[in-house]
Amino acid sequence: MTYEYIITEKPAEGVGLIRLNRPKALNALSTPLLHEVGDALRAFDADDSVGAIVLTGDDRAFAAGADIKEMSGTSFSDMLVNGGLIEAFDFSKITKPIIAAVSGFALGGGCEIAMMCDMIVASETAVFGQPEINLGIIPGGGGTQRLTHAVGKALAMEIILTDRRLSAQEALHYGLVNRVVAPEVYLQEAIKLAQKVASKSRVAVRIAKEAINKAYELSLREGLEHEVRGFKLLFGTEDRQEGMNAFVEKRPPQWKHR
Ligand code: DAK
Repeated sequence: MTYEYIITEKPAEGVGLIRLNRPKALNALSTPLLHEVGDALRAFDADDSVGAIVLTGDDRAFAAGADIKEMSGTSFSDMLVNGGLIEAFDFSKITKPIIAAVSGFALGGGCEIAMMCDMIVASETAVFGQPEINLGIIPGGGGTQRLTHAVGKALAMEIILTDRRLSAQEALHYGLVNRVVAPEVYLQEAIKLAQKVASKSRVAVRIAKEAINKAYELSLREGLEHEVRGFKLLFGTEDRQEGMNAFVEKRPPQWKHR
C-alpha cells in the first residue's frame, strides 16, 4: 500500500516500521496523516510476518503536535460531532507492541502518540512537552492522563500548565522513556528492541501487553485476576509446551505463535 504522509517498511525480521513523513511541517499530525498511521498500524497488526512495530518521525521532529493550521479552522460543532480525530488518537486496539523512536520535538499530540506506544527509545535530542496551553486548549489525546501516570501529578501539572519541556535525560529520569541513546543510533536501537520482542512467542507477548495495560485501568484485585486468567490461558498454547520442552531439552524454542 502506498501512503502520502507516512512511509512503511520492514527493516528487520519481524519488525514493521512507520515513519511520519511531513518534515517541512515538523510531522504535524494532520487528520489524513493520522488516518494513514491507523491504517498502517492495523495492516502490520494483521501481518503474520510482523511481531512488533516501530513508529518514528525524523531527526528534527518525532511530531510537533496536531496540525494547528488545520485545527484553527475547526468549529466547536465540528470537534463535537467529528469523532475521526478521537479515533485516530487511539492505538488501544493494536495488539502487537509499538515502540516509539523519538528524536527532536515530541510536542502536544506528538508527545501523546509517543506515550500511547508501549515503549519509547529516545535520542539525546528528544524534547517532550504539552504546549497546548499556549493555544488556549488542553491536551486532547490522553496527555493529562498518561503523562500524569508516567511522571506524577506535580510535574504533569507544571508541564501542562506552564509548557515546561522535558529533555531526554529528564524523561528517562522520570520513567517516561525506556532509554536515551546517541542521535545517530536511536532508530537502530528501537528496531533492535522491536526485533527482540518479535523473537518471542507472539501469543505470550500479546497477553503480556494486554495485562500490563490493564494495570492502568483496573484495581489491583481485578488486575491480578486478569493476569491469572491470561496465565492459565497460555497453558492452552503450543508455544507454552514448546517453550518448556525447549528449556528441558536445553535448546532454543521454535515458536509457532499459537
Ligand atoms: N502544526 C502545524 N504546523 C506546524 C506545527 C504544528 N503543530 N509545528 C510546526 N509547524 C510548522 C510551522 O508552521 C513551520 O511551517 P512554515 O511556517 O515554515 O510553513 C514549520 O513547521 C517549521 O516550524 P518552525 O518554523 O516553527 O520551527 P522552529 O524550529 O522555529 O520551532 C517548534 C519549532 C516545534 C518549537 C514550533 O514549530 C512550535 O512551537 N510548534 C507548535 C508546537 C505545538 O504547539 N504543539 C501542540 C499543538 S496542539 C485531540 C488529540 C490531540 C490534540 C488535539 C485533539 N483529540 C483526540 C480531540 C493535540 C493537540 C496539539 O498537539
